Amino acid sequence: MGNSKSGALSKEILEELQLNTKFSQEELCTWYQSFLKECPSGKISKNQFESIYSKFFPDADPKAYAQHVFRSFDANNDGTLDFKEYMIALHMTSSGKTNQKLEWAFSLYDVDGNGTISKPEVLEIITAIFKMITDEDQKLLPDDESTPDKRTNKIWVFFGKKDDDKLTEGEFIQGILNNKEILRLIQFEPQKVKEKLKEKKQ
Ligand SMILES: [Ca+2]
Ligand SMILES: [Ca+2]
Repeated sequence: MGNSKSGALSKEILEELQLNTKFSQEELCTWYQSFLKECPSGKISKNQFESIYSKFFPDADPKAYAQHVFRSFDANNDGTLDFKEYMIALHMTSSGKTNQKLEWAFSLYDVDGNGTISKPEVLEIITAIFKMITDEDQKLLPDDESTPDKRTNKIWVFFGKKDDDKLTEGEFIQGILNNKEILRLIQFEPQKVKEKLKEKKQ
């Protein structure tokens, strides 16, 4: 509110970001300059965030997923992403440590933020993920994960939960560490995209 923009990062934010991400001070400053160019206000709105996603997924409808991702990164809940939140997001989705990523995944799936995940919350995120999978790719999915309902059921059974049960963060993280299949099912599959790119190169 009304604080002057010096165009430089504060020392505290730099130190915190260096601690929480693998980016060097130099990298962070470069990122910050381009961030300010894109967002002179220093903050990304939900709409801007959605349009970034739309550019990456021109053939799909990533809006719902983008909104959930936005919520999970808006740490102070003010409806915008500042540079710090944005960099944590970038780090988390690219090179973050497994545990950090799983903590983030938990907050993504805990849609109402009450500290546990319910089955309808899983269904909501899986439905959003499905909107990013092209119709063609959906046809290639195994029968027991070919719809949001089926995939949600499969995940929920893997966690050993009944319909009305809830998942705590500990159970969520441990469940995924114990069963790689869950990890595959809860995420949009960027590895599939990577595999495709690899195939093209070879
Ligand atoms: Ca925020
Ligand atoms: Ca919840």
